[in-house]
Amino acid sequence: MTAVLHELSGDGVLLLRINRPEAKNALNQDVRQQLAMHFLDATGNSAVKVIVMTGSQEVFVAGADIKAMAAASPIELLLRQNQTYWDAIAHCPKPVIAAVNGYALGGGCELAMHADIIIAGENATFGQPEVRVGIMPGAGGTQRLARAVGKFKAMLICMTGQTFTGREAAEMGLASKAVPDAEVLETALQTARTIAAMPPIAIRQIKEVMLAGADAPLETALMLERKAFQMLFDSEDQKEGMQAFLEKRKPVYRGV
Ligand code: DAK
Repeated sequence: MTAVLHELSGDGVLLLRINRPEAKNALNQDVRQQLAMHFLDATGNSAVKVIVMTGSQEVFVAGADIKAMAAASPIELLLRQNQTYWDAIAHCPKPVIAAVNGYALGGGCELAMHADIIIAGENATFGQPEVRVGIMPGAGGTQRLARAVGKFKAMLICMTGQTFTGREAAEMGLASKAVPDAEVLETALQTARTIAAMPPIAIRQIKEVMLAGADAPLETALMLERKAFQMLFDSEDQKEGMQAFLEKRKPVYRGV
């Protein structure tokens, strides 16, 4: 069975659907490899403008595959090179939206946090329960979660393993917004279509500056923003966007 289903629509939205229902979409090497491959392909495919990743109505991803790591040694874990698979997602220059229904636990919550926008079902179940099986988050959970919700909430979540709903995730700043469960995918796809219709170079610069700037001193980050802003005035899409506004018509962006 294909672990990650993919579908590219004519408007430039690539939908990736994690599909390992027998193990609640747990991340084994197969899922990780296929996800990474799709992200690398999408990076080099100009037809892809935005990526939406999702699971099923019941589960986004219930974490790393516990069966596949229960008996692993540290050296086995090192040799699996999982970092390279995560990097393919983290370094994707195109916008990534996670559409989360059901469980997003451990590596599943970490996977969602690799996205730029998270649309959560109100009743989704988020959490970092690794501590309950004797480990800790290992794919950015302690860092990305703390940056998203602050130290005190992140400590509580990682140290207790307690779960929280999609609605709570949105309230604490982990999800971009929570919507009724049945509307998650359509909301994510609609958001993706909106972004796909924007000028691609501007979108790419927003992502790059926001991510790079988040870990830089404010003055450096503001300079990054200024340089990217100025650079956009060399794009045809900037001329088109402003000209269209002045002429009271819809802009036609070409990504140049
Ligand atoms: N791994 C493997 N199998 C899993 C799984 C998981 N994380 N989650 C569920 N399954 C399997 C179950 O074992 C069961 O398999 P069978 O018994 O049918 O063979 C099947 O999926 C159905 O699960 P349940 O019977 O448990 O279904 P329920 O609806 O009752 O419960 C649940 C659903 C999601 C609440 C429950 O399955 C659950 O608590 N799952 C484990 C959640 C969890 O603890 N997740 C965190 C895992 S640790 C790393 C980076 C990251 C990580 C590690 C390393 N490196 C870079 C090295 C991340 C670690 C984690 O995520």
